[in-house]
This record gives sequence, C-alpha cells and structure tokens, in this order.
Amino acid sequence: MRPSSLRPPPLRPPSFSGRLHDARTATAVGRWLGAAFVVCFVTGLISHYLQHPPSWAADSLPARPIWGYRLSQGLHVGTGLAAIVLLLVKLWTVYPRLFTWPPVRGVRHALERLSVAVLVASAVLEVFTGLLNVVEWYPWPFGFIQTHFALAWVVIGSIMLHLAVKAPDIRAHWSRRSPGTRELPAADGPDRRALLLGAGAAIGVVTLATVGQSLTPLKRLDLLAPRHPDIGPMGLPVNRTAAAAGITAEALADWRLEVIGPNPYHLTLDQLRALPHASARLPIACVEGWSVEARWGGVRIADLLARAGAPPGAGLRVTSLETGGAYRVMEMGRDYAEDPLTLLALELHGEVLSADHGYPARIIAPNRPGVLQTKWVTRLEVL
Ligand SMILES: Nc1nc2c(c(=O)[nH]1)N[C@H]1C(S)=C(S)[C@@H](COP(=O)(O)O)O[C@H]1N2
Ligand SMILES: [Mo]
Repeated sequence: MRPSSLRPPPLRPPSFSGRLHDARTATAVGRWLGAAFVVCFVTGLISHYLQHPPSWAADSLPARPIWGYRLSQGLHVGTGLAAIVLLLVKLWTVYPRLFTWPPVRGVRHALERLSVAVLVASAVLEVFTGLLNVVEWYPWPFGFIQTHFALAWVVIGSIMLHLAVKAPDIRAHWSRRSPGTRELPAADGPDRRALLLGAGAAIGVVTLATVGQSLTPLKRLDLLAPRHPDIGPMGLPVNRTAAAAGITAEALADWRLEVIGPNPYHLTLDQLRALPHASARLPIACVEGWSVEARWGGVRIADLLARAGAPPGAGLRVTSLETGGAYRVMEMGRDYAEDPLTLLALELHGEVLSADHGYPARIIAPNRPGVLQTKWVTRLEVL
C-alpha cells in the first residue's frame, strides 16, 4: 500500500475539483466544527448532570464558583449556535462526495457511508433541536431533553468514528503545507481563504448578536437572542409567567410556607419576613442561554432547615404552588442546602418579588441551572 498521503483523494469528480470542496477545506472547517461540538458536548453533560445527578453525586455538586453554570451554559449555547454555521459550511464543502456514483462500492464503503449518514443526520437534528429549544418551539412529538441528550452521544460517537476513518486525510491536510502533498490541492488560495473568512465572519456576527444574552457587557449587541437580560418584569427575563403556571390570586391568598422535618412548622409571609434577613448577588442562568446577575433578599435555606431540626448534611425537596409542569418539585443536595448564599428569596433588587418572578417566595442558589431556581415555593422538606 502506498503511504496514505500519496494516495489521490478517493473521489474527485472533475466538476468539483476546486479548492472549496477539497480535503484541505474540509479539514480546516472540520477542526473548528469538531472543537465546537466537543465544547458543546462537555458543557451539555455539565448541564445535564447538574439537573439530573445520579443519586451518588447529588450531595457533592459544587456550589462554587457562583458563575460556573452561567459560563458553561453560555458556552453551550454559544458553541451550539456557532456549530450551526460551521455545519452548514462543512456540508457545503463535502456535499459533492455525498452524491458520488455508484453510491456503494463494497462493504467497507457502504459502512463508511452509513457512518457519515448517521453523523450528518444526528448532528443536524442535534443543533436544530437545540436552536428550537432556545426559541421555545417544540414542533415534534418527542421529549426535547431526552432526545437532545441521547443524540449528543450519537453525535460524539459518530465524530470519533469519523476522525478514525478520516485520520489519514486529516493528517495529510492538517497544515497548509504538509510534506509530500504537493500534488494535492493543499496550497491556500484566495477562494479558500475567502470561504474561511466568510465562515468566520458569519460566526462572529451570530456570536456577537446573541452572546450579550449572557455576557452582560455585550448586552447592547444582543439583537438576535430571543431574550434580553434587561427586558422583563423588574428588569429580568421570565420564562414561565405566573399566569402560565396557573398561580391564582386565591391560591396566593392563603399562602404559607410549610417546612417538613424532625420539627415541622409553618410560617405566614409576615412571619417569614421577620426572620433574619440575608442577601446575595447571584445569577439566574437559564438552560436556554440567557443569564443575568441580580441582587436577591430573603431568608437562608440553611436557617429554615436548622429550625426544622434538620440533621447536618440533610438535602432538601422544594415544592411549588404551581399545579403542573416539570419544575414544580425540585431537590437539592447538601452542598447547596448548606450554602449561606442559597436563599428562599422574597425580594429582587430590594423590592418584593413580582408574581412572574415567584411571589411570594422562590429559590435562588449559586451555580445551578435556572430550571432549578423554583418559583412560588410553598413547601420545604428535609430529606
Ligand atoms: N415553579 C417553577 N419555577 C420555575 C420555573 C417553572 O416553570 N416553574 N421555570 C424555571 C426557569 S426555566 C428559569 S430560567 C427560572 C427563571 O426565573 P425568572 O422567571 O424569575 O427569571 O425560573 C425557574 N423556576
Ligand atoms: Mo430556564
């Protein structure tokens, strides 16, 4: 067998012999796409396991740094959006190869094509389900979270297989002037440079026009993201309003906080307000990518649990007044429950919480996904 670098590219129909469809362009774009997918995958796992920790890990999730989840989920959505641009460019670069004739030239070729089909299909579905989740549109019959999570493994597995199959090509075209590749169209020309610059510019525009949803200094550039860090009741976005959650005036009229533990008790709102006051500057970081820091005031969860006679190291189950919905009940492990910054918040920016932000009381805890910052809290249970 000849050294792989001397082998001519496997498929080169004359009509597609330009530099924009060659292996060097595919490698150059593929590296960035691969990097985006890896960051997206790792941050996706972080998000998944913070929300659905295996039972053995639930008590040792880190409550620091307070901005950890904000950063990781900002990266998840940012790299996911960049991956959409890169995926389109990559598909455009390689599409002549996807339509070669004959479609199958043997078992090995058939398997390779099948693996590429799985890679393309899963990657496209993964980034578009993610995008539609950001705009909260679910035009499909399956559950978003399970599908997005399962597909992530298919995508990452297919990428690894693809890297293994294409390793010789990637190696030969990794740098502009690989030794021994003179007969391959490896030299950069203005057309390839223009394509790569164009792709970079498109990613720059997409990123700059959305990253302000979580990177507050750039919030003025946030033109495309569906939520803006400043826009919403009390200057903070809202995903689920009180009306959407079915929080009625009647339900709030006889609200009281029930705390269940070795010494159970309940408190009216006035009694709760009379307890030692604590405050914290903490971000809300939504899984959909927006995040914003705010000043919260209320009562420490640790104080409420201690008063119920909770043993040290106890976890907590929180129940909302909301009648349905996936976020009505939430559990938090020891490290969050004990943290002095974890509050049952009654105030936002020094004012009483508005209905949409969880009046009369909501959870705010450091380094946690927004979905776990339960609003309209009515019951705490020591676990
Ligand atoms: N009870 C309840 N709490 C909830 C939700 C919900 O649907 N129900 N949504 C969560 C989500 S997805 C986020 S991002 C935060 C947003 O808080 P905010 O609306 O005060 O900004 O609240 C969380 N708390
Ligand atoms: Mo959220």
